Formats: sequence, structure tokens, C-alpha cells
Amino acid sequence: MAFKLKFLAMAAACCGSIGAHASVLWNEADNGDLANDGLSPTTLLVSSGSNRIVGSTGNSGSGVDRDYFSFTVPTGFVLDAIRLLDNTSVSGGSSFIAIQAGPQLTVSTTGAGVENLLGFTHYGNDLIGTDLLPTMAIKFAGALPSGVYSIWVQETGGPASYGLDLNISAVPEPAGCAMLLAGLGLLGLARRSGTRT
Ligand SMILES: [Ca+2]
Repeated sequence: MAFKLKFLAMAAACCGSIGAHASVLWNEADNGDLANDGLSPTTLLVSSGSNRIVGSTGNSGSGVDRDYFSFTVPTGFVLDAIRLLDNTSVSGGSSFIAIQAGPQLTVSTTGAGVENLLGFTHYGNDLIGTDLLPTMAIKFAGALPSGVYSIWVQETGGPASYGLDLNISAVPEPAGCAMLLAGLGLLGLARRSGTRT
């Protein structure tokens, strides 16, 4: 029995199904304003599955509140989606989101150094529920591999709430998984036939 549990754990870990979760990683209403300086972004700890960030940007009368955060996609995982959540409410036509590799967002607020971005896009309320990552992709295609990334969210008009769901998925290891799953199949057959395992 212990062997079977260990085997199941190995298979699940290999195939990336353990540790998946859906959670609010950071909510500015509860956790405070995300960093306003791209050179010292708030560090967020993402894990496999859904990682939600809920905040607000824009100018409520005291200047533009920009939000910067960084996170590390663990080895063996990819960032494969950034979905725009339904709490998003863009005040103007569109808000702005950008991503840069590394622990800092070094592009100035006036756009100097924009070539250092991996990508960016503008989003409006019409994109709620969609994945922004494909439209952000300028210097990458598809999912982003393990590594450190920094994100910049900005609305230069009035206050604008936003919600982002960063989806982290395991990179499948086809050969190993196939062998483990084949092994699980054999265990299942053995159990059904009454064979002791
Ligand atoms: Ca904010």
C-alpha cells in the first residue's frame, strides 16, 4: 500500500498535477499597494496553477498609481496564460500591461528603454476573461519558461481596477510520465484481478 501511494505521488509530481491551486496571491485591498517603482517591484511567490493578483491603478487625483511586481517561474514550469479577471474596470479606453525578464522593470514611465520589454499590450473591459499573454508576446511566442519576470500595470487616466490570473503549468516530461502512467495502469489491472501488489 505504501509503495502504491509513493508511486502515485511520483506519477502526479512528474505529470504536474500536484500543488495546483487557485488562490488570490495578492489583493491590494488586503495586502497593500503593490510597488510603485519598477526598480524594486513587489516580489510575489507563484506556484503551480492559478495565481490571482487584484489591484487598482490610475490617477485618483494624487498622481498615477503604477503597479510593479516580480515573480519566479520555477524550474520545470512555464507561465502559459495571464487572464484578465472580471473585477477589471478600465476607466478610459484601455489600460497597459508589460513584462520584462529579470527582477526589475527598468523601462522609464516615459517609455525610455522600451526595447528591454519582452512584451506589452493594452487591455479594455472587452478583454475580460481572455488571456492577455498572446497579445503581449513581442519577443517571445507561446509560454514563458522558468525564470524571473517583472510586470508593470498602468492606467494613466482615472482609477481603474484590474485582476490578473497568472497560470503556471508544469512542463511535461513525456517519456517519464508515459512510463509512470503505464505502471499505474498495470497496478490498476493487478488490483482489479485481485493480485497482491
Ligand atoms: Ca496599486
